[in-house]
Amino acid sequence: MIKIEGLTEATALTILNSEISSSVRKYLNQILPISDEQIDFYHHNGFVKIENVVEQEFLPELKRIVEAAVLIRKGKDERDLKEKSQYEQSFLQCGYLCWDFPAVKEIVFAKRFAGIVKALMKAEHIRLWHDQALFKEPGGRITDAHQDCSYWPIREPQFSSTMWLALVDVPIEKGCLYFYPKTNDPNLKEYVDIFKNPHQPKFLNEKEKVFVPLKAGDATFHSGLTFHGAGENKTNDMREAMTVIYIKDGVTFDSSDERNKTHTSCIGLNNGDIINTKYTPILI
Ligand SMILES: O=C(O)CCC(=O)C(=O)O
Repeated sequence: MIKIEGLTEATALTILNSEISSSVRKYLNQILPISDEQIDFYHHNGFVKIENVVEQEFLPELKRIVEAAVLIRKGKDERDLKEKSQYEQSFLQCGYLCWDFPAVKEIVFAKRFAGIVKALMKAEHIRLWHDQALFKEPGGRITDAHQDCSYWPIREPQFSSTMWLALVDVPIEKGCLYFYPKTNDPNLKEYVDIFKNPHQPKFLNEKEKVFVPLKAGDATFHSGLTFHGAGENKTNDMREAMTVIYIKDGVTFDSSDERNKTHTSCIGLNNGDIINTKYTPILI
C-alpha cells in the first residue's frame, strides 16, 4: 500500500479538482532559455542535466498535484513491494496522467518544458508523446539499463526526448538516473525486456556509466536512443519524479516491431504516417 505524506484520497481529489494557481500557470508557460553549451552537451552525450527547471517557489504546488494523481491511480493497490513483479519493484508507473487530471495537463503541456526540448532538438514544433510519473518506493530495485526507443514505434528515435523532473532531492542512494554517455548512436540498438526478462547488453560493460543526482526542481533530458537506468532506492522515502516525453513534429510511425506497434500514442495510424494523434498535440 503506498503512502504519500500528508495526502489522503479525499485531499488528493480536492487538489486535483482545484484550479492550478495563476502564478504557477504563468510560470509554466514562461520560456527558460538554455545555453549553446547545454545543447552541445545533449547532442554529444545523449543527455543533459539542467538545474532549477522549476524553482523552489513554484515546485511545491507541482509536486502536490503529481503526488495526488499518483495516489489516486495507485492508492488502492494493497500489495507490499515484495509482492509486486520485478518491473513494478523498479517504479510505480503512472502514464497518461494529463488526460485524466486537468491540473496535471497544465504541467505536461507547459511551454517552459517543451521549449527546452525545442531548443535541444533545434525543432520548429514539438509534440507530446506521453507523460508518466515514476515514483520509486523505499527499497525499490534498480531500473535496468535500456533504450526508451525500443518501446516506441517511432522511425526517427533521435527526435524523441524525455524530461525527468525531480520532485524531491534525488541523490544516488535514492535511485537517481544513470546514463551511458554517447550511446545516442543510431547504430547501437538492443531491445532489453525490462518488463519481464531484463538483461544487460554486453557492449555497455565497456562503456562509461554516469550517475546524475538531482536536487528537487532539477531535470535531465535524454534522447530516446540513450542507454540509461536508475539505482535502487535505499532510503525510507519515496523517490518522486515526473516525466514528460516529447517528439519533434514530423516524426513518423513505424509499425515494423510487433512489440511496440500498438502504442497508445499512435492509435489509428498506418505505417509511415506522421505521428499526429489525439494523444500527441503540438505543445510549442
Ligand atoms: O525513473 C526511473 O527509474 C527510470 C526512468 C526512465 O527509464 C526514463 O524516464 O526513461
